[in-house]
Amino acid sequence: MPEAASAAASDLLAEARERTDALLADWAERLEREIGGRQGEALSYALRTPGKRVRAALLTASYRAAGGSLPAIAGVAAAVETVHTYSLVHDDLPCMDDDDLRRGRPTTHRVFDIPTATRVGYLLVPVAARLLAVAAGELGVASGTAGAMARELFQAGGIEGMVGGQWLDLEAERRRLPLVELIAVHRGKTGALIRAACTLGGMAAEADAPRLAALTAYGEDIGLAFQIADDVLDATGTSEELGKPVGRDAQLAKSTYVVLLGIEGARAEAQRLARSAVAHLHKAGVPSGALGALAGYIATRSS
Ligand code: GRG
Repeated sequence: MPEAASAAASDLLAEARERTDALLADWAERLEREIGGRQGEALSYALRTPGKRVRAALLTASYRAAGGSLPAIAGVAAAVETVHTYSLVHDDLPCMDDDDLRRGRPTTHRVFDIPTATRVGYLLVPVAARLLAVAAGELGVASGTAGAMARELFQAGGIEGMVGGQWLDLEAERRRLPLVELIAVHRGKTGALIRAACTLGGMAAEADAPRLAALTAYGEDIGLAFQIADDVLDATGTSEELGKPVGRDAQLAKSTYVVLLGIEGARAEAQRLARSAVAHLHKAGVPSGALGALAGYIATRSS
């Protein structure tokens, strides 16, 4: 990846981390007081865990590429990151991946307990809805747009997207899936929320239909590329680099791009998808500087 694009992607991610972390820390403090006790503490712990904030960076870059310029977009990005955090808290539970480490810290159920972490996951969903509603108000989008944004986020997070993909993934453990079925799993469990982040950025900027479709198509390709890179990192990265256990796919005998295409084949496919993602933007005349840099980062990332 060219040095200038790599620096641009690092800057975008650093900005997304700073804004998202600050906003979520405020909400964590408020919710800890509202809920109280150990449940409030656990919710605050999960909300404050420091992610890479890739979805927030994609959403903000999509918003700006569609002409948006208001700082309140950070609230929409935080709503998407909150749905993502809920999925990680539940994914780490013993009934799913049973992991002890996430984002370089002990998982929520290890610090607290399984019932508390389970409730944290459920509680985060309405927190995401509140974040989105407040941000839509601050951005001053039309009420129809605000409703459409909520539908986009929660459909992507539901049975047609993230939950459905995770469900298929759990059912596929210890089974070798053909590529077409693996693509459906990856597009659901990981791709749907990433695609929604890009679409939501466009919606918040009231992009016209061709530009919105281009951002969605970009998000669709980059969402799949993100999960392919995750498959590669699970096979090649270290727990220190990733802040989570590695080698879990092999332990659970999961079908992955690495199993089907090999490490180099998987890397090549992630890069092909990153190029395809950016081509959608070019065709619709959507500025591709920041989104192109993020696409390059996503396909070649090392953490
Ligand atoms: C009830 C079936 C059912 C599901 C509940 C648990 C769940 C919903 C969905 C799981 C979705 C999931 C964990 C997908 C994996 C996505 C992924 C690649 C996560 C890692 O994302 P990063 O690298 O993480 O962006 P950070 O920590 O940086 O935010």
